[in-house]
Amino acid sequence: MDKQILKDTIKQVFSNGKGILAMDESNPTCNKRFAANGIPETEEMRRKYRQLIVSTPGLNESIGGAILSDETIRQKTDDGQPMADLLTHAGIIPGIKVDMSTTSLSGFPNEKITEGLDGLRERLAEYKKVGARFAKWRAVITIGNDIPTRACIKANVNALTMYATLCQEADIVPIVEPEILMDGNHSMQRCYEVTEEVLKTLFYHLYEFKVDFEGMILKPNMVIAGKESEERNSVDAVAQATANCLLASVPATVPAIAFLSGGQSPQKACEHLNAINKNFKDQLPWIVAFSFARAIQQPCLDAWKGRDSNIEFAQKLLYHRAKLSTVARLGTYNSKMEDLR
Ligand code: 5MM
Repeated sequence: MDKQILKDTIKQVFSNGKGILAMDESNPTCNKRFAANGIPETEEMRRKYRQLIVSTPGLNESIGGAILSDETIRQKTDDGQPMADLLTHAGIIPGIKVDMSTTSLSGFPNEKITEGLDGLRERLAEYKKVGARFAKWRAVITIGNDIPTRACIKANVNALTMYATLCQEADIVPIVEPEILMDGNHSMQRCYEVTEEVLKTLFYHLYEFKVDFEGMILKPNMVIAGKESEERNSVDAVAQATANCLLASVPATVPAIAFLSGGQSPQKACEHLNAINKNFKDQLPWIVAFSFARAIQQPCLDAWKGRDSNIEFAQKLLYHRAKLSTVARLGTYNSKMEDLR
């Protein structure tokens, strides 16, 4: 492991207020989002959509790293350029999703375990050759009656840890993503408790397995009530709960936290990120940025609808959401900026 390489990659990804664009939807997830927009669920349409994203003019003003899927990193643009090269030439570091999605955790109803450790060392070497300098693994934790169980938390944290050690061995920065889902009617307090338990367990395991905290990025959820909860929390309350939870659980030597958006509206995700940075800027030891998928992409995808004639406007929307995410990272966002001029 070359610690300097890992540090340099992280520094470059988050330079000048930039953050990460997650565009690594697995084919089933991407197809689901295409179906909702009447877009044909084909490999060629996924290629066209990812080409639209990586060729968006000015994307590099706000995005320092983009997470690709296995399919996308092997695809080329119309003029034969690998997608990863196009990003690299624009100063956006390509990353790769290396988990192989979730499956049910045997013996634990309604809980999931993420797969993908088999052959990971070899896959990382291959991805490195085509330009990937960071990788991502997402664990999924569900809140419900009597879940998550300790067994589920431990199993997922173990997998995240083994993934992180293999990435660092290959000089690839691991983005460690333990996502506590917003699905359900749980309170913000319950989300706080589960997030704290998962993060504390995670960092204990990472420490045991000698993961270099300075050479990793944490991708957590914000602390927020479940989607079906009647509880309504102010933006400042979400920011407070999230900042408190992270301060209680994440070592100060971790250089950067990049939130997932988790199904929040793009505006809400920006408001929350902004409030965390604005209200707590003197207390947070880390860069607090974004690694949004839906909160950056959704308006763009909805506008594109699979038609060439919509590409220009869709790219404008993508550029705008990426820009607003950066402004929120700097704590200088306000809702008037939502108007697309
Ligand atoms: C882009 O979606 C990523 C891959 O998920 P699937 O394997 O389920 O398709 C996902 O890990 C994403 O990076 C995170 O969930 C963050 O996305 P959001 O939309 O929550 O910001």
